[in-house]
Amino acid sequence: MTTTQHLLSSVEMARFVANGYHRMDGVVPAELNERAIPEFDAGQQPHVDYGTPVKQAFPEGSISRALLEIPTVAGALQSLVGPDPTVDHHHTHIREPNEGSAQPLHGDAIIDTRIDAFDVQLMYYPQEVRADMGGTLSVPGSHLRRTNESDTGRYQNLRGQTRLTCPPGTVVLLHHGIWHGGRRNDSDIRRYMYKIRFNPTVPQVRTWDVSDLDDPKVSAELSTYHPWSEHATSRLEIYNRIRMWRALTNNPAFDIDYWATRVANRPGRV
Ligand SMILES: O=C(O)CCC(=O)C(=O)O
Repeated sequence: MTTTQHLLSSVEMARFVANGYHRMDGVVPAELNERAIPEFDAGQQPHVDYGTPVKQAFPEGSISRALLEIPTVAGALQSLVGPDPTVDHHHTHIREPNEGSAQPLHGDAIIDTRIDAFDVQLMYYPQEVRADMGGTLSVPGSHLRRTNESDTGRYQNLRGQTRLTCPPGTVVLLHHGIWHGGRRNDSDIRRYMYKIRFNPTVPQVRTWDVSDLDDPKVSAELSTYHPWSEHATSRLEIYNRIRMWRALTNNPAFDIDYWATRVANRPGRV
């Protein structure tokens, strides 16, 4: 990471905690997008062992290094995962033209119960992705609903799901738990998405620009209701976000409507 500029604000972090993603449209310069497509056509990027530091994984001059040195990308990544994450793995996902099928909805992990740490997945789209090109489907707010890999594959469509369309050079950073899947490509154009998964190497505590931590919009973002779950069930998501926000801010007293305080109340116990 080359910069501590362009950090996310607390309101943006709270939005990430509620939605499970942070999207940056068209942030990658055209020259890099133009270089990326033939490289992705030529095959996978060089293998990286699990847990390799970024600078060791991606040499100077590589597409991956250039991508991670874009100040807005570096700042957002640092805000979410902290400085000096390691690379878990990376892969170029291609949806072939008129391929006839979609990828089932899934999360990229076995059941992962961490609330005080998370991995970040970067998805980079070097070309414009139009509605018929198999843009990645994801379900905002699904990341804290713990599932086992493709156990969600039988769900065909969920209210509130989004199917990505974007300008060239778009980067999306996602919580590892978000439900997602590549859609069917009905166009005549290959669709590319390059993904890098990052593991934190430091506590993910106040790693962003915290100057607006007390902004009431933080609680408003954390209280977002998503349409895929009924009202009562959505409270579970908000409760889990409170737990995550407490960990991210190192503030065990943070709460919304007294929910977590009430649940934690054990009078007389040390
Ligand atoms: O191709 C896509 O849009 C999504 C693929 C993906 O993220 C996966 O296979 O885990």
